[in-house]
Amino acid sequence: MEETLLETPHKLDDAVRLSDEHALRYRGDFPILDRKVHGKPLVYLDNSATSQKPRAVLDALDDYYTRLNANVHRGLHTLSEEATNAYEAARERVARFINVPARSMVFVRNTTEGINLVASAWGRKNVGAGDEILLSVMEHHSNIVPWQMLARETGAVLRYFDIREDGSLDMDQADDLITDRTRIVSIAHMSNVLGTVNPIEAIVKRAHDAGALVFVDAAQSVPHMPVDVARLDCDFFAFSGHKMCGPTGIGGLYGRPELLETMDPYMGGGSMIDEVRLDGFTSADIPEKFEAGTPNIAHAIVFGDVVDYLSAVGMEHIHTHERALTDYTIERLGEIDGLTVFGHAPGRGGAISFNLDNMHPSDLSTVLDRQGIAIRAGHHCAQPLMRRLGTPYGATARASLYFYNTSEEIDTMIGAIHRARNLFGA
Ligand code: 7TS
Repeated sequence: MEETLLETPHKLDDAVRLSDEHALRYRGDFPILDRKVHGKPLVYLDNSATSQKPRAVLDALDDYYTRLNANVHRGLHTLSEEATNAYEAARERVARFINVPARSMVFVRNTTEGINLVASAWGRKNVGAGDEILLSVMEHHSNIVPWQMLARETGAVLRYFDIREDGSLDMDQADDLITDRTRIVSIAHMSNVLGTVNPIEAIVKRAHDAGALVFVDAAQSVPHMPVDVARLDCDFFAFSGHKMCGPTGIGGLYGRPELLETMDPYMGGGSMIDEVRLDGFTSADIPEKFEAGTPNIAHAIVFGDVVDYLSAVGMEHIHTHERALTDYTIERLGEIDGLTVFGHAPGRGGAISFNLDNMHPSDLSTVLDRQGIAIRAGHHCAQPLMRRLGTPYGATARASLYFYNTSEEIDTMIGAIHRARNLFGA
């Protein structure tokens, strides 16, 4: 496959230099980036799996438990009221970050839970035998298996967009795939393997014209680029806090309010009810209807600090930085004989998968780890895509970038790959 090169090398230098300046300004916020692994400075390039956390987020978590800890939506004492206010304020901050109304933003554990919630609570009510659910071959298992479970239960049919040679979505298939049988299109905003950014607005328009809804799996987009959900005009949208400098166990699910209102609850329990009698219950209003039990209060509140931190860094800056570093990384990987990069769609993001001759990606990852370099090797929870790409071993190596990474770290990785190649005689 051909590598993506910027047309003017001089411009590339400028862009990468600016990107490095930006990274160096923020690296100091992340204490873990100072640690050593196997005696070498950590080079953390596994950001698609999870990002590192800045001091501001660690402090906010400490502050919550030190000053505020109480259960929400129940007590009338001061701590409970303060915790409830902070929890609801965080909902507003996170909702504003993606430009949706607070009442349409449900706190969930992660993207996976958001997709399962909709596949179950919306799907069981609105999808029947012969109806079609449209996905793509580049989806993460989280955006395949919940829909397969729904299809198994209802007799619905799954269909899949294919990809083109460059890893972009084959939109030429849209007319064939989006029909009056399509109930929902569920698609990644950005692929965690190919880095491809999918044309959500165009998909939404086609789907809505056909009377279908659109679910956007934004696990890899929200952390890396400015996203305006109102403008995308999609119906559901899910993302994970831990991939965007936040703690694990907290994420967001947006649902169009009129849809959330007609959906049944996903789980039953405390907080999600209006009234319970021995012969039945009525549900609370949205979004509480979907937040049964004691929620992840601490991490939801900290999620508010997370989006404030990212806004202060600037999502445009983050995006520009990563675009420059992605081009640089792909160019440098292209210097290595026998190395294949997967995904060359224009405007692609910084999840960069590659393979080296017939060397097993796990061996490569292990050799790099000895140099303090964290990359991921495996199927990246995208086995259908691995099959589609025909990758040896059903796996790839993957370096995934964030705004605290520098070109020097990429150079370190490139040097280590060269050494691995010599070591294994690949
Ligand atoms: N969707 C996409 C596109 C993802 O990349 C991931 C996680 C998920 C959904 C699930 O996110 P979760 O927070 O609910 O687990 N992707 C990866 C990855 O690429 N490596 O580890 C996790």
